[in-house]
Amino acid sequence: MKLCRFKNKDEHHHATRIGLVNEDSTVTDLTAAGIEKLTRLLEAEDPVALVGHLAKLSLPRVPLAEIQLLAPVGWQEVWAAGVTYLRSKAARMEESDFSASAYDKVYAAERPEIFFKSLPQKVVAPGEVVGIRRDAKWSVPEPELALVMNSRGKIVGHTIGNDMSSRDIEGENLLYLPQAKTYQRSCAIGPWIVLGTPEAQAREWTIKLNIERDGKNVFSGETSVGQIKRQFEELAEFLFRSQVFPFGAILLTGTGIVPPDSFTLNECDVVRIEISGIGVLQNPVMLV
Ligand code: DO4
Ligand code: MG
Repeated sequence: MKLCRFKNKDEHHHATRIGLVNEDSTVTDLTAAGIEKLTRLLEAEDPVALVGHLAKLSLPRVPLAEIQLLAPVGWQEVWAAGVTYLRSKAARMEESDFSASAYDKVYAAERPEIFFKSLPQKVVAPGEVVGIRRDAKWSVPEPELALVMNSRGKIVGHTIGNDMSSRDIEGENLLYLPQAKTYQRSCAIGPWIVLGTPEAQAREWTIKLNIERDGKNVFSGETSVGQIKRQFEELAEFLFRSQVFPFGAILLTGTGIVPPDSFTLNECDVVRIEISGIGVLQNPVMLV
């Protein structure tokens, strides 16, 4: 079951609707059944059963090609876990002598690295531009599985996140992490939320990253969600420790795909992230 936020292409920005994406590439308009916020569904005792019930009503359907997808984030803060894949640990230890031991330690430690990534209203939607900082020399996308949690800390769905990062700024000094990670247009999420997948099944999914420049592919990489070192519930439990999220939260689970050190994103590149059980999140790049 795929839930999206969308607007009809001919409507104004405020007319946000909630939809159920069907196998035949149509979208059932759940707003017509009084569902005006994703949290109405995500906060339900059994979101899958509630959406299953709504899907049986006779509601308007629109072709996916005729709507504009918005980021599937309402009022949830977006956080991110880091150094959850061996590949990420190795890349970061190489990028910085200064911080190598911190990455090494956090990979093995009981407490994971978790950092604030984005306010919900700043999240970039599918198809919109993501940013690379104009004061950075080494920028990369980070293709990540995102956990969608309700206010009780329960994982109710999954989506795709792009944790855009400035590796030179992060590598210079660990204390620069917020500047390397949280700047204008640094977080894209979408295209929708897949409800109710058990962790064992999600761990079978493949994550692919492709970067296109002037119509040519300049980087391809692939990993499996199963390579994540930590259990999803372990990450969710740490995020919700001594913390409240009245609208729930989104947690990116870290990257397992790192382009070679010679690679940096350019303006007008197109970043395409695919997770096999979810779909595709694609965004062009601009300088910010
Ligand atoms: O501390 C560095 C950030 C790690 C990260 O974002 C990742 O591993 O995905
Ligand atoms: Mg990351």
